[in-house]
Amino acid sequence: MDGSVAPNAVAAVSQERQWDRLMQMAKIGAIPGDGVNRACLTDLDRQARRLLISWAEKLGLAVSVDALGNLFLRHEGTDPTLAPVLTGSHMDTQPNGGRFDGIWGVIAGLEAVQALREAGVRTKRPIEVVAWTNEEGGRFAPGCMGSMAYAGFKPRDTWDGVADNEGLTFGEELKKLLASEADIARRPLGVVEGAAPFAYVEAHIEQGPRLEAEGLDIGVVEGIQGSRWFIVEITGKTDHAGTTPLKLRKDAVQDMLRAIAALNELMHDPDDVLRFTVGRIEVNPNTSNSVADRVRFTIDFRHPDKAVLTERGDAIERVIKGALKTGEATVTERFHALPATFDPMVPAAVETAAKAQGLKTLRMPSGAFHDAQFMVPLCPTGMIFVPCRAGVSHHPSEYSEPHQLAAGARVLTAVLADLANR
Ligand code: HGY
Ligand code: MN
Ligand code: MN
Repeated sequence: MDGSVAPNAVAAVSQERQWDRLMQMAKIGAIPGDGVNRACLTDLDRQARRLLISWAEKLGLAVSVDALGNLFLRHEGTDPTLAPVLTGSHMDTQPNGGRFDGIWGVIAGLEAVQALREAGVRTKRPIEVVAWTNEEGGRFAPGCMGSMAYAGFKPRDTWDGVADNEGLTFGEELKKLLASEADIARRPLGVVEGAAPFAYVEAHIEQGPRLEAEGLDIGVVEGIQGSRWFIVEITGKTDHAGTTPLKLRKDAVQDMLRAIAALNELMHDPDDVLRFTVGRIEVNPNTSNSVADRVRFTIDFRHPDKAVLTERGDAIERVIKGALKTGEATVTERFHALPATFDPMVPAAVETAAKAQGLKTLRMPSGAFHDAQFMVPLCPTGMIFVPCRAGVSHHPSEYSEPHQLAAGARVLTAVLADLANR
């Protein structure tokens, strides 16, 4: 089927309506500089979900939620027995996040479904818009808990005991969320309890500079690099900063510096393909005049090649322990997403639709991870990228133009109509 499918629905996509919804959502958890801080399973998250539900109910979509809090908005097909086409993304943000990462994919899905309904375009298959629980992994590590549980990648209770900075656990907070949505229909948990979708397509800002730099409109995403997250704890001995001779110290901060220097060696890549980040450090007792007896730091390691991801990732613990001078270390892996290559079907549908709409496209990988990564084993999967200003994301200055987002929603509309009639 060529990409000029459902031209009336494509024409019914409203740039203003989509932008207005995005700006309404951005008010929930707004932080200075046009940013958003809306962590998963918080009151703010609940408010944002209620706003989305109100839009969906006004449209006549069937709203349901599963055991992980994944939220689904269903547009019925002419044959409700057929496996649905799934689209969506996440509503939670980074603590110093922007107005578009994740939430645009959910709102674009709603916009596409609304356009199909307004244009009277019927589809054989149902279309479901999903908002995945905890994609970012900021409040509760790791990310992608909702999509991992949906895909049966991990048991649903895997993260119940994970605590946030206040000591609240994911399990408790999830129960609170589900209790607050007792009026919303329950549904089986993904492929664990139900059937797999026919296909999955996620619209997302690029979170990188390529589309803007090359003057392109749509990224036809062909795959996602692999990611591994670790938490490292180094213990030493606390002492008085003024009286304790250096040779008697077991300074956990000094050992952390040795460990990170050794990791930088391990992760050296002259081609600058590998991504290695220490983004969070906690020091105890964290005072200027006491020697630290405990540090915890995070490792976010990514690479598109499974062999590199395995070999260097598996070496992390040995390298850390080999670098310590006085302390002990524990290294725990918290997230392991293999590199994912999309089945050609959905990227081809995205490219065809974008070209039929006169848009300039680029086939490209995703450096950021996404819930789409966990849909790959279940069904043909793909992503639609739109440019974001200077490639900035995970920051309040994250920005995409209304017309860029509308172009993305129009491509999504055509792709959904195409796939849902296959
Ligand atoms: O970290 C990531 O790649 C995603 O943006 N959460
Ligand atoms: Mn995202
Ligand atoms: Mn993100």
